[in-house]
Amino acid sequence: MAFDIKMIKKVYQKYPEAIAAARKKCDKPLTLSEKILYTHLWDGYAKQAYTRGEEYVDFAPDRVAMQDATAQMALLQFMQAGKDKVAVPSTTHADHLILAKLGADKDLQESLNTNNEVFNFLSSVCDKYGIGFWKPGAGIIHQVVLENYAFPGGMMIGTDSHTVNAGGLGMVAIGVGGADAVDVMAGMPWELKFPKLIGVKLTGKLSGWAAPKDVILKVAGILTVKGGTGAIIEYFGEGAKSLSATGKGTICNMGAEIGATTSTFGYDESIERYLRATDRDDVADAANEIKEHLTGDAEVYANPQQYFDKVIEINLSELTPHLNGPFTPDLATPVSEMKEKAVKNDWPLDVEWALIGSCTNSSYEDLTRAASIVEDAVSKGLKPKATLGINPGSEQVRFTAERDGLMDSFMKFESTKIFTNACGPCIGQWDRKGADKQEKNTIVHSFNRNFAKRADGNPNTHAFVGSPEMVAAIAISGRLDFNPITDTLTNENGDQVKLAEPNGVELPKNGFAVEDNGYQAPTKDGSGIEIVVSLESSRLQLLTSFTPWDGENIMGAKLLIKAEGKCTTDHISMAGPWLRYRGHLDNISNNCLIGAVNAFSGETNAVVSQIDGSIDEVPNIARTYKAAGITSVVVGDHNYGEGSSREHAAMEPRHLGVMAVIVKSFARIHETNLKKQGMLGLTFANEADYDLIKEDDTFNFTDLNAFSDRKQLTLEVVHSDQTTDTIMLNHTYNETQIDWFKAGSALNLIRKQNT
Ligand code: MIC
Ligand code: SF4
Repeated sequence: MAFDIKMIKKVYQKYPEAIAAARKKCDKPLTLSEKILYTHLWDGYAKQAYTRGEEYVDFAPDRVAMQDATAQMALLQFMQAGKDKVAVPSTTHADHLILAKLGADKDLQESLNTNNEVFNFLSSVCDKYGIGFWKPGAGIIHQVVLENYAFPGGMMIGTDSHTVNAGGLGMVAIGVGGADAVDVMAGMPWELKFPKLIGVKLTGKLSGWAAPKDVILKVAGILTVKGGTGAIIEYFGEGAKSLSATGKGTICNMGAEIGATTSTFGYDESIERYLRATDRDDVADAANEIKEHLTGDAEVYANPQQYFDKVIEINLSELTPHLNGPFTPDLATPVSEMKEKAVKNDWPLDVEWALIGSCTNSSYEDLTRAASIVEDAVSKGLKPKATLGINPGSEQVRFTAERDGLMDSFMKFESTKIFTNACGPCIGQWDRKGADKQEKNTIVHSFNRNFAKRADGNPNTHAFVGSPEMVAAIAISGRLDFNPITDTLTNENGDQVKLAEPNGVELPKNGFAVEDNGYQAPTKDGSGIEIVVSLESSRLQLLTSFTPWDGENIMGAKLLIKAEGKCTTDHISMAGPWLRYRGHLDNISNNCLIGAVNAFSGETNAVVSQIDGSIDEVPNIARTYKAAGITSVVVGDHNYGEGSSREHAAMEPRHLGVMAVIVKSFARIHETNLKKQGMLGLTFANEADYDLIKEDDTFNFTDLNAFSDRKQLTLEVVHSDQTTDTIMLNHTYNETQIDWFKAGSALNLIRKQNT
């Protein structure tokens, strides 16, 4: 039985009427995305049709999910909101803080020892405020959500960019910063610019080595890391129906890598099968009753060009395996072209590690397909050249996989490491031997992100993203340019053998099983629970409010850093070892922008102080400006803040005295996070003005006192030779968001409204 069937039934009950109202206002057939959005309006049934990509709309999501690395900040903020309980069903998942080193049992125990304080904090805050807590080892947030909470036609938000994974079950599930989660948990509306719609028509059927992962690797190649910005990607067509629910999840998951607000699929038989297999007949039965509302209208899918802002068509029958990378998830290379491309680019061909896991690809089906490759290799006398590492997605997946012999299959390779059911190497929680030597090397993995330093902290590790079965094949060949479709391998007897095509099982024949799923339900009345955060703690720090704006124009600001090229949230607030400070704003601020490339020197974490000309680390310089009462600004390139939902990337600069971030373009979640934390997130009206910014400039925001909706801001840039450039800045703040800025943060405003 589902956790919250009552809530789900209530949502479904509204559906027919809510959709009828939306139809009337929109006066056209509806996509699935529109159906879900219009049934989740904060103000009830549709009173107007919204302009896509233009209007801000208030929504009422059905649930909230958080993971340990972001929940700390989200819950520290929620504790300030003055509420007794969360207003919608919410869960927290302990999955990011577990270091992969020796293997599951030892690593989990070690993580419990080192993160005890944080896990206890999360567990008791959850208990107090009525939030479900999934303990360390229970699994990766998005896999656990897919197995337990996601439901067709629902809307959820989560403090993790891969919340979008739940689109695999036909949800609109969106990644947000903690401050957004606080809004929803505090019973307030959640605001989003009504998204644009990209339709992806899938025809044909996958076969051979092509996997769901290759669909999204291909889409990423087409749309690039910013091509999905501000849009929901809706998949449809016969090909979509042929994919398993977890395969759909993989595709939606990596929509985060192309900046999409979310991705989704219409309710179909494979989703129904998955719901039933995961003990949710009740949800499947309820969904069947309103089936026609849980997918796009037939007219839409028949004439997609008329109803989507953009349409892409992919024939699954023609799709071949891809590897994307290095350093960016949109650099797509068909495996058949890798030989040539790798040599041309001087990518190391020998592969040392092949990692299967992450929220993207850690389902039962994924493990079966990879295990089939291993079994085939063993039967043909092949030994692996690279080490295979595996993080199962959840305890339910792991337990079932073990029962069904999949773990035994993997262990037939002596070097295989089975890590905890957690994020592990995907988020730099990987104690990789020798990584500190910073040697140039290649790894392949089934994760979603491959930014520099992400997995092992080594900037020279070239990470490539592929399907679990491709990763398994490369583990055996030890070569990046191995094409299992055409290439042979030499076995122990010196014979040339070819790997058989992967052979997977969509769902376990004997059903899923688990002994202890790791769930902790909150107590009914948590009012007596006291949350204590020690003043001495290096891991947790209660928050103090950011200072409200004084109403004056910001004058005399200095440049903290002008970042050049890719500046993802991993560059702004690195993960890996820094995850340990996710609940302590002052301590984690010591990683602020340390990965960003200084446009003037090409170096990282070295900027010139405009106070005394010294060169120091970015956080240190920021602290000296702050101490001297100087406001600082950050300048950046395109798609600034791409990647994670972590609001630390906004809170840290805010804490260190940065008031404005001026860039060529933003990634959606980061832009909102800046707004929520009371900062100015601005874009150059004329992109070329980026080039005007010099290291020793002084910045005057001369009309900030007239800050208003749809009106550009003026920036006076005074150069050291006293010449001045006056440039125009665009912004997307509406009046409410301007109030966040004025109040010092969105949270300050909530608090004010609650008292
Ligand atoms: C990630 O994959 O980068 C993370 C770690 O899951 C983040 C969240 C975080 O920074 O804690 C995400 O994707 O939002
Ligand atoms: Fe965890 Fe990696 Fe998924 Fe982020 S992308 S939630 S770190 S598994």
